[in-house]
Amino acid sequence: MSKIDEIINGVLAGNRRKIAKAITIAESSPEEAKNLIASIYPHTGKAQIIGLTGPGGAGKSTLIEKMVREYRRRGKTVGVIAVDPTSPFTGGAFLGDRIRMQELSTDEGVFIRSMATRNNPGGIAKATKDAVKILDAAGKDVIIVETVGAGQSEVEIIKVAQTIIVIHAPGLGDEIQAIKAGIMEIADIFVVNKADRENADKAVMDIQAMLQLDNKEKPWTPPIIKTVALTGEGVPKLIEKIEEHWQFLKKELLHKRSLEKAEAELIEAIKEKVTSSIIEKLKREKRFEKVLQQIVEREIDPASAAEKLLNQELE
Ligand SMILES: Nc1nc2c(ncn2[C@@H]2O[C@H](COP(=O)(O)OP(=O)(O)O)[C@@H](O)[C@H]2O)c(=O)[nH]1
Ligand SMILES: [Mg+2]
Repeated sequence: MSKIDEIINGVLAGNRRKIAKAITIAESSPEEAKNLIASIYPHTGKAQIIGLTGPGGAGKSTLIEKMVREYRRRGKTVGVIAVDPTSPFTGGAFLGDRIRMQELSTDEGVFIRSMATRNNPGGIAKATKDAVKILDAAGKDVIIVETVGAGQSEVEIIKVAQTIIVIHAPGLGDEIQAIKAGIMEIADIFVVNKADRENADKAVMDIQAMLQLDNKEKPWTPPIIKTVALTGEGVPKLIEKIEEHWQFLKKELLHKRSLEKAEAELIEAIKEKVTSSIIEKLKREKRFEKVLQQIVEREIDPASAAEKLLNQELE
């Protein structure tokens, strides 16, 4: 078996070392990554993908650690991709409690990876999307992507997610301004973290005020959840909201499909109705038979005859 086939088989079997190798390929060699993704693609599309974005220091990595634990309690396997060079999962705040982290890193149902933002010829957005597909093919039930909500490429990355969480915390300076730029409108759920601090309620009210400015009719209103990522407070409620949004998406999709089906059926019914009523009319006015005769006599071909008759109809 070739090296790449070994990696593909390993990924599909959920082997951690092969998953890690596959992600490294996605980060460093676009050509090889293309073939890898083509091979695993049929096995993707099953995972629930969650994006978490917001300013640095809001508590994204800390919150993700608690979310992972909550999903594990619920029997789900989890993959985490962090695209946050300012606070990587290796050595950053996420490792604040090394012992508890170690527990997660030996759990076969969890895969955590920080993306290398350097040495990345294909672009970080592309590599991240590939990494998500790799974890999806590897059978992870839930995939969480962490990005620092700032530039265009972060917004681009986070759009791979089905549910986008915009996180915010009091005491980050002109914080609302930071989340206003571009990511506000893509949020499905807002989190105000560090609810143990004063001003958390003010942050909630600021977001509420912003949501009210946008008075477009929407099928889903983004809820605002308060959390304390340090203790895990509010995390079960957040997971519930994510589930709710997931169910909403499914319903929307079902609704969209029924609309498409209804459209096809309506068009079919109209075609039938229009055709038979025109033909009846032509027959009643004896024009049908007249043209029929002309076709038999080779005076006109059927297509031109139909065109002529319909043009007369439309005049
Ligand atoms: N007081 C308080 N501090 C928190 C909370 N969540 C995270 N932090 C702290 O905020 C800092 C940034 O957290 P981190 O998860 O690295 O934020 P990220 O940059 O958004 O990933 C760390 O020092 C955390 O310990 C919280 O709920 N309350
Ligand atoms: Mg972080």
